[in-house]
Amino acid sequence: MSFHGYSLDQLDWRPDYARSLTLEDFEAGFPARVVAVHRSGVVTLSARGAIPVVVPPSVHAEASLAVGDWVLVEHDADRVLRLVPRQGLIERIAAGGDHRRQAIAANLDTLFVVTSCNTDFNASRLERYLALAFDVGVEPVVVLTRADLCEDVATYVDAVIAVSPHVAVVALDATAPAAAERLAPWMGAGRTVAFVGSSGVGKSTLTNRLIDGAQLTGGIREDDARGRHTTTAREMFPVPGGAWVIDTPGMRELRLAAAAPLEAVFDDVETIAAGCRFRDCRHEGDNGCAVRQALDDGRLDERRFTNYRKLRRESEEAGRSEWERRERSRQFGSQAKQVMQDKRNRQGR
Ligand SMILES: Nc1nc2c(ncn2[C@@H]2O[C@H](COP(=O)(O)OP(=O)(O)O)[C@@H](O)[C@H]2O)c(=O)[nH]1
Ligand SMILES: [Mg+2]
Repeated sequence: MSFHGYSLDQLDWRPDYARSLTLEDFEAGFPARVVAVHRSGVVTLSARGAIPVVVPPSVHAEASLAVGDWVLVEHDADRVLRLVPRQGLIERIAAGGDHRRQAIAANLDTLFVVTSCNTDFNASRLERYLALAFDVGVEPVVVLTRADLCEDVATYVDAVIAVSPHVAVVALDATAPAAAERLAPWMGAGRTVAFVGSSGVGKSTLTNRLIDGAQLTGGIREDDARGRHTTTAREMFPVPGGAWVIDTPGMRELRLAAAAPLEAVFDDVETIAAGCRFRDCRHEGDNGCAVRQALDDGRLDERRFTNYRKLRRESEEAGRSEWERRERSRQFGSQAKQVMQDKRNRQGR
């Protein structure tokens, strides 16, 4: 464990967070950042250094904590009082039909979407990740790894630009020492970044390059035999220049968890669709369909359009299931209140 304390600025604290905290909050506790979430517990970092904290069921019921979260920790008690409202959360929906969510990383400045210059590259998956980043208000940067093993890196760079012309792209060899320099523009002091992408694309290799052996919570860390960081638990690592990096495990089952605004990635599709004769055009052979026209004359890629529809369906479903979840908990709340009321009535109160 580290006894080295960090200031709020060093931990990427934003003035916005303070707005949700009252004077009483600051009397009861102090803000600390969740830097590790392990099976065995949660570790926060603050001016007091890295400390394992207790997360009471009341806090856990509200939200499962993610690396990068800010929490209010009770003075002299090492206990979480509450979660500070997040500004953007990367979560995944667990495989299976129950839409269970798992918080992956919170309060990021940059999301590095990692893919390799080989058959891992998949435009539809990229669109998904970019929509996710825009949805949580985080700047996405596409990192193309294995540039050292690829004859035609420019083709991959062009394919990224075709997916989203506004997104920064970096092609590199993740195993080379120079990789850290290539990512330096996003690694300013007190910034928080995370890597996402399939298994084996180089996320942990890049994390190791950036952190250069730095660590916070050595004892609990799950290292491989050679002491390198691997991604079993979730943890935030300090980068020598003052930034914070979060590695994530490969997330094949990553789905849009919220009703994502897709126009940030698919503005071309939505602009074309705005030209349809009918506002409720389903683009399925309806009269005056501008989308069908664009598909026919090759202005719009069939794959891209199919993926757009798929992501839109998914985000609608996610929005619906979120609404149902809230509705269930609201109904449960009023049922519980009714039961208590009945009980009081029976007791003549
Ligand atoms: N040559 C080369 N190998 C790479 C590159 N990126 C990753 N690798 C290798 O690919 C393997 C998987 O990388 P890893 O970082 O564990 O992938 P992760 O699953 O995304 O964390 C390792 O053996 C890396 O050395 C790259 O840019 N060039
Ligand atoms: Mg890894």
